[in-house]
Amino acid sequence: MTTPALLPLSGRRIPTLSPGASSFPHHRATLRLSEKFILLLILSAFITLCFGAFFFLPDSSKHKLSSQAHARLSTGHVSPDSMEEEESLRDKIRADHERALQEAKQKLRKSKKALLHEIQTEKARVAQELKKKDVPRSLPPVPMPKLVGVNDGDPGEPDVKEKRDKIREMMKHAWDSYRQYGWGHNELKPIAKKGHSTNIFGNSQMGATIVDALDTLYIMGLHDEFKDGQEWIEQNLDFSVNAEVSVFEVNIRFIGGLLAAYYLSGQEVFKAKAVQLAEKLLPAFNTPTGIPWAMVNLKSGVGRNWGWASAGSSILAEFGTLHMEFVHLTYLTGNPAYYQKVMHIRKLLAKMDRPNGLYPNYLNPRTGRWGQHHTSVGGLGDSFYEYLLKAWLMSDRTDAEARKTYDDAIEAIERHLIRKSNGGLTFIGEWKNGHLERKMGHLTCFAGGMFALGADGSPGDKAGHYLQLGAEIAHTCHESYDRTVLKLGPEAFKFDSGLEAVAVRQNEKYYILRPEVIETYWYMWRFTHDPKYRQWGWEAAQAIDKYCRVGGGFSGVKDVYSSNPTYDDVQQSFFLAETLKYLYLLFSSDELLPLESWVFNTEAHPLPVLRLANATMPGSQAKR
Ligand code: DMJ
Repeated sequence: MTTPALLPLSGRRIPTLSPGASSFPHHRATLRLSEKFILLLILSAFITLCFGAFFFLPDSSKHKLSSQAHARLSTGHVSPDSMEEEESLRDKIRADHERALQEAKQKLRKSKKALLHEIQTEKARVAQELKKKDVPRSLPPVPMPKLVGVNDGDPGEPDVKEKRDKIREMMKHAWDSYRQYGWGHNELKPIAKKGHSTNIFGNSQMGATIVDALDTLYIMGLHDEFKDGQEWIEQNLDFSVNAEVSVFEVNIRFIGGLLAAYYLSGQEVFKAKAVQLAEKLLPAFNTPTGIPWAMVNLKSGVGRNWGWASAGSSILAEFGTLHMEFVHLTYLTGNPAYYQKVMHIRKLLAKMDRPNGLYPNYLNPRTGRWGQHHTSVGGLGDSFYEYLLKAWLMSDRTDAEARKTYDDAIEAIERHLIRKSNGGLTFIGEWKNGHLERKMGHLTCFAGGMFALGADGSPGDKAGHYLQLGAEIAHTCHESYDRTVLKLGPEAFKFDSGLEAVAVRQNEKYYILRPEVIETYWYMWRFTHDPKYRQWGWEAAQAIDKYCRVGGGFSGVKDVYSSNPTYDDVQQSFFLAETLKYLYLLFSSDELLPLESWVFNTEAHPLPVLRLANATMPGSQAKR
């Protein structure tokens, strides 16, 4: 076999050896071996070259040629212009190439140690970034607070049981209708029989009714329905949506609803979803003062305030109604951020001057100054006061600062806002720049329950006084129902010019399935066991069933003074979360969710008292 002449890369000729050219066989064999070795070397150099060429050739995808240039190159019709364009592209490719080569060379010049250090630092940085974005997937285990009173709550007496069964049937009708016509939408249009939503949920479709209704279903023993809701949440509830939502509403309905469902059922998914959502709300606190925006875009994290709010202000009842849920979030996750956010709000408010000791409804999150000096225990103010009291109750009565703030606020409210009408009805008016408007909202009626709930623990000898005040408010609100044709209460009612507990303006005559009056009946029932509260609750339940029930669920009505009312065609999610829950509890025994162990958030979602002696929250001084 002859060995072909080979042209080495250098151009120097390698002598060809023919068989028998050497008389020294051993030498010949040696030569053959080295020849093979050289051949192998050359071959491997060639392969390396091919590989190198493959990897170092410019990646054309990184260098965008215009589609025109591509077309011209492929057709071969190349004009001088396009030649110039191509040449400049080639120059760019060469330059890029050169730069990449230089960078690589520089890197290679560094010592192994320096390179390793660089890699480690970069790895740590990326890990840190991911950690910041990451929502805790498995949350730290915390002892579940001892849950008292999660039971059937059988009231015993058959006639009470019958009423309770009726409320359960109403819940089933509301839920089944939503299930059939509005599933996955935020709310339901029970007449049009389709989904519904309002601006508080942005343009999201997050099944607000499902989340809001879960704990009511659980308490009523509607377990198949609860499971159905849970499945929807597991599979569909996603908060990475480009929707601008109300921080307050999402907190009280979604976070509150999910946390209550978690505590009652023990299903981890609810806790995980609550935490995911809370993470999405946190950017709302990125304001110069730490007072959160009213709205936040769940995707971008951009926040802003309602256009109608005085001087770009945030609303007292909105930023002041986060405490309960946020404290529970910190408790469950060990993440102090939630607790710190709400404590920061509290501290900031404590430092501010209060006109006549009252908290105005508006506070500017940029300047930290009050907006208009309007104070209300109804819309825009209500649940701020409620959460001061409930913060204290939820802390097993250890959060003395919250209790003191509540007591001071209520004292100022009593002095400036609470009056008796000529007819002897106690009402809570609205304070507007030093003037008392003698008008009370349906929303304000929750305060009867709040006064009763706060009676025990009030300073001095005033427990009896506050229980009495609660009873008077309950009576006034009942009057506002009783003085209508439908026996359902209007949105707002006056105590002026001979008018008592009746709405005057047409746009205040509606009833939208709100819970506040029934809520107060329930608290009063728990504290007094006066049968009139069950009686009043039953009147309201019957009126709702008679006038608000339609084929596709329950609807609000536009005029409670008309025997022929028109519907607003909305089944509000709070009807299932609150109105029906309070009614059900009113006809249950006190053993079901006792108030010593549970605190209801402002959307009626029960959260357990955290018996953590001495404020032992992560983020506070002491440790959990
Ligand atoms: C509910 O969403 C809450 O109770 C809130 O605090 C104000 N009122 C509505 C229902 O009326």
